[in-house]
Amino acid sequence: MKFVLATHNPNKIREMRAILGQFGVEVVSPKELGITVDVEETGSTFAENAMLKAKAICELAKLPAIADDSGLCVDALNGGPGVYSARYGGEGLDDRGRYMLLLQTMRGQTTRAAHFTCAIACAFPNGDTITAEGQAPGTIAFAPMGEGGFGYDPVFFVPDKAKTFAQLTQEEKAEISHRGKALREFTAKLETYLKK
Ligand code: ITT
Repeated sequence: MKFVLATHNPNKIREMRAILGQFGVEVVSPKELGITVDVEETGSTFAENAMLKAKAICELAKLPAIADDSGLCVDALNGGPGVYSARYGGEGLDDRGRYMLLLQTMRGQTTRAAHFTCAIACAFPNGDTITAEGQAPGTIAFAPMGEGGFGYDPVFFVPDKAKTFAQLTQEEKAEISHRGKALREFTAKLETYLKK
């Protein structure tokens, strides 16, 4: 069975392809199908937004669609930027602008605990759905470190590894990341679903 990845974020596509490929799940990107759709993320949770994206792309592509809605939740910011992670600081900022703004906002803050959350939603053309969620705990670094990954990775520090996500290889990140955890839960549920 072929799945379309309901995301336009090339970094998510790269990470999702690598993880899902290990489980033999065949995926295509919306670009490869010639589809572009801007789904308004009106949900108040990661899970709601992931389902909105999965259903919209499933309907357009007429294929089962897997969506990822994710973000960084910082304790000292009452869980923010959370579902607004991609829009933190406004439209004009790129990834670096957003994490530099976060570091500035966190200046002088001693409570630095944070976690990434990833909600996966899969929508099938027959109306069936599968959902999964993963979290990765860490802290907000005091300065950016590392060149790998994307988004907030250079400022997301994992104490157990003594490295930021951006200092890990893609494989090392996938082992402990919110996306890796959510996608592994998803593939287990998918296996059960396909046996029915
Ligand atoms: P799609 O909606 O098309 O999937 P998006 O980038 O807009 O792409 P989200 O709305 O889910 O996706 O926003 C997620 C944001 O959270 C993303 O842009 C990053 O800034 C951040 N993020 C999510 N996962 C991350 C990760 O593994 N490492 C670093 N930052 C991450």
